[in-house]
Amino acid sequence: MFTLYMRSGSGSAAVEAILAECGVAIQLVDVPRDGQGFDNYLAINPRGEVPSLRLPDNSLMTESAAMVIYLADLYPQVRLAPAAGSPLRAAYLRWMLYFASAVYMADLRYFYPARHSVDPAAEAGIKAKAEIDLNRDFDIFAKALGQGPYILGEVFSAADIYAAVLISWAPDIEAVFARHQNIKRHYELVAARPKITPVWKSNSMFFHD
Ligand SMILES: N[C@@H](CCC(=O)N[C@@H](CS)C(=O)NCC(=O)O)C(=O)O
Repeated sequence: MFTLYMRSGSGSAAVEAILAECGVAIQLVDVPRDGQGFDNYLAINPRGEVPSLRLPDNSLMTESAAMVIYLADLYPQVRLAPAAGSPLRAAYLRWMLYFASAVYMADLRYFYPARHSVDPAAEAGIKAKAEIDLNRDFDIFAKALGQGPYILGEVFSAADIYAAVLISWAPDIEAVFARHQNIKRHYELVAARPKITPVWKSNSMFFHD
């Protein structure tokens, strides 16, 4: 059994959605912000972040993108990841890491500016720059997505799920959708998947019925 240490609406939603697509049962453990009140959460995740994933062999993983890549490879029959060596593998990894390193980090700077400087006076500037960076990163993504409908063209993958979770945190998601109709279509395709909609709803993520 997998145990997912999570918080509603956080990066754990991507891992939850992948496991839902794979039809794998998981135990969810809600972790309070900063792990406060949790009995030594730092022993599970030394950075005190969610998600963390306990694997059936009792070992632990941190880093949401690594979990998504690992799980998609673990259940190849679900076809959430192009196999190593296949022509789409490079683009798949590129976009997984793009969302993990560029978009996720800009989101964290936007939502937690105080954590990114020792100078409280810097917070407003950090937040403003994070929003500029996010808009640039969505522009880059929209251009690459084109008519899609998925990141890999006609082929749906775990990268689409991961991207949609990160897009859901956009400071103004309606503005992103207004600027990029293809991102809106992509997001809605992911959120409307029968196995993913319940995850979106239980995580209170942006969703049009
Ligand atoms: N690189 C990490 C980042 C994880 C992360 O920053 N998670 C946020 C929530 S989305 C968090 O736990 N922040 C600390 C907190 O909110 O207490 C990953 O991808 O798993």
